[in-house]
Amino acid sequence: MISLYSAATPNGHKASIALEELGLPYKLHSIDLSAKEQKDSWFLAINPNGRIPAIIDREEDGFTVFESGAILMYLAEKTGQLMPTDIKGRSRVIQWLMFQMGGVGPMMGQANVFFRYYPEKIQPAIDRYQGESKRLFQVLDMHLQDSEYLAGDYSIADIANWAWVRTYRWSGVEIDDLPNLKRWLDVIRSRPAVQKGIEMPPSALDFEGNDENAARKFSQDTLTWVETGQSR
Ligand SMILES: N[C@@H](CCC(=O)N[C@@H](CS)C(=O)NCC(=O)O)C(=O)O
Repeated sequence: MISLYSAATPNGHKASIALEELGLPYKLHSIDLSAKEQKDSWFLAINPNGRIPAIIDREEDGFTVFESGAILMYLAEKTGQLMPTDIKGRSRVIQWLMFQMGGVGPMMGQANVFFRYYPEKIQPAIDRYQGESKRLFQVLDMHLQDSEYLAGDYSIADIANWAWVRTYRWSGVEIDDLPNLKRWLDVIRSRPAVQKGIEMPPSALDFEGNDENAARKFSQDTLTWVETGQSR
């Protein structure tokens, strides 16, 4: 059994989608980010970075894994699924996984901070992070012109990127001009394990929707942990 420590965010949903896809038994422990549970000492013992997601693999003597990309690789390698084992196939998946971990996630994350959460609107910062997110979306769109998925068969690279890109509206970035990206978003959205994964845990906000009242409330709650440091 795997213990998953998570919350309803793109990084959290990457782990729950993968667990659902792999059919691995797991127990979800929802972490209340606004209450800063992720900074409690018991949680820092699992993830010294004080962020979700993290897992404990009870079948492996309580082995802990933090960083969502590392969790995806661990689960894929544990099961021999969602990532090929040949060196080139594996590398292709890791390249697109790193693209998300070092690019899409951080850029969309900062776009959210400046566009949604900070009360003061610093336009050059908003433009920079939204522009960089859009550029990365264009890279994905170009690549998806010739391939159904990002790296061969459906893989952890698709899960990682999808969990973030689907929230494009929340980051204030439009994708109407990116038909291949839209097709890929829809294909992955239709997978039952993905639909289950994004409900683990369910979100107070429909990241794919347009409800401005829910958006305001969610932004206020989120600001409480975006503004705070490591300790509680
Ligand atoms: N690089 C990390 C990022 C994790 C991360 O930023 N998690 C956010 C939620 S998406 C979090 O826990 N934030 C709480 C905080 O900053 O206190 C990963 O991919 O796991």
